[in-house]
Amino acid sequence: MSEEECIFCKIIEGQIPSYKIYENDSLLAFLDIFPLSYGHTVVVPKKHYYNFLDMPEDDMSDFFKDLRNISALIMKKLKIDGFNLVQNNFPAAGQVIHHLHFHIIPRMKGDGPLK
Ligand code: DGP
Repeated sequence: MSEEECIFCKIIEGQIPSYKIYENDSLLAFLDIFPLSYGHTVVVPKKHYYNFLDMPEDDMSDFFKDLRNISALIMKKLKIDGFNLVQNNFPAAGQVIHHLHFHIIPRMKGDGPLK
């Protein structure tokens, strides 16, 4: 999928609406359209990388600090008991949108396994 056709690039550009959780110069966090739990958030770098293997090492440090801070913000604001950090690579592993993204999936005690 080219950048021109990428849904997440269109969300970043504001061409497709989203419910934004956090944004800075290099990443955007927004609510997933098919949430697995209340507050399910997707965090994407603004640069189009196909998947985790495609992300340059120089970008990783800041991205993961931000991802950690966004996860902590969601923990605090939603008063959840925990969260799953999920990241799919390639269609065989369930990657549907071919723009690198991390799912933050809020969890409560007694939730049971993720579906
Ligand atoms: P993955 O399977 O890891 O590629 O997850 C893609 C996620 O993207 C999936 O949970 C649904 C979400 N998604 C797809 N299209 C849209 C959209 O247009 N808006 C929002 N907010 N989320 C979307």
